[in-house]
Amino acid sequence: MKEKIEEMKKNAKAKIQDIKSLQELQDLKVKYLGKKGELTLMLKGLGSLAAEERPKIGSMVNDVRKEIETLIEQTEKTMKRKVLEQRLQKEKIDVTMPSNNIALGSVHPITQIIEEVKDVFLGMGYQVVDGPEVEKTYYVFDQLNTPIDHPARDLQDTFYITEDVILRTQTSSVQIRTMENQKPPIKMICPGAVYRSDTPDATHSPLFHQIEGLVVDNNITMADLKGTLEMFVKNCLGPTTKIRFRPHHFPYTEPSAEADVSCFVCGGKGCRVCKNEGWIELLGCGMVHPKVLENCGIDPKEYSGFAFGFGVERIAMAKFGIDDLRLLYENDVRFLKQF
Ligand code: 2NM
Repeated sequence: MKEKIEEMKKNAKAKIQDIKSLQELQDLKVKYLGKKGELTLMLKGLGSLAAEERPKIGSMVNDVRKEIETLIEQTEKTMKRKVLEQRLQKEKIDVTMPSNNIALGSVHPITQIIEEVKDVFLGMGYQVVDGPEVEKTYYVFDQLNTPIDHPARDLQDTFYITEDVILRTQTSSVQIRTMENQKPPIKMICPGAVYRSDTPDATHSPLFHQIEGLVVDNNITMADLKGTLEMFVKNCLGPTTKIRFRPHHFPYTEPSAEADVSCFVCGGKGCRVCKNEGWIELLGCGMVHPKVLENCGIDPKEYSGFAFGFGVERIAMAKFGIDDLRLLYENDVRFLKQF
């Protein structure tokens, strides 16, 4: 019996030392230590031995069992470390290698200005509305109190699709739609593309962008208009920006004005951007003409409103120091990335 145990121990040790994989080790574990393993069967077989032999052989089998158990455990540890090391070796990456250059785009300067202006007006409780770019002359001209012989309607200036359908020349059509569909109080801005039949040059483009705003409520006055626009230019162009108003004429506002801001590049001293004027022409505005309110079903005796509008490209060019409008539409990433 003794020799049989010794023999098995020797055998087991040799086999364990010889394994090539964790699976082989697992198989050996079952073969020797498992429920039907050789050592387990040996312990079970102790009953058939003479009584005085039992304790001696029993403890011997137990010692061998422990020895094999330890050996398997240690071998498993070594084996696992070896497998891990092989894996780490295989999956090694060189973190100093140059990365794949993923070409990221950038936010277009026009979009940047629009987003900034939206933020300021959303902060003052305005809604941002949009509407169709292909629009009925009814919304762009008739409802805006623009006479049938007004030069804005001219074929020279406006892209006509049919006699009464055009590409919108201003976003005011969205203000009209909003007034027709919502009751005051109304506080809204509408950013978007507009179209004029211009030959492209450094300062003209047949497509450009506008932001127009409208407020209608009880007791809205010119003071609300001035305060709002002052707040807007200080927020968008810098806290020291000044604004001044000059009388003007639009068919859809009365009174009407144009507003200039102190040059936000030189601060008013005079520079290339403001052409040494110290001021930059920024926007048109006025109190909504009573006829326009009435056209939209709003009683001008109960309500009044102000409106304003400006070109986005103009602001982008001044703010970013861009001297040719066409650069904004060529979409050369090397140009756009600078802003
Ligand atoms: C401007 C200048 C002045 C304007 C007026 C309206 C409406 F629909 F409420 F009457 N929307 N936008 C307006 C007034 C636009 O852009 C230079």
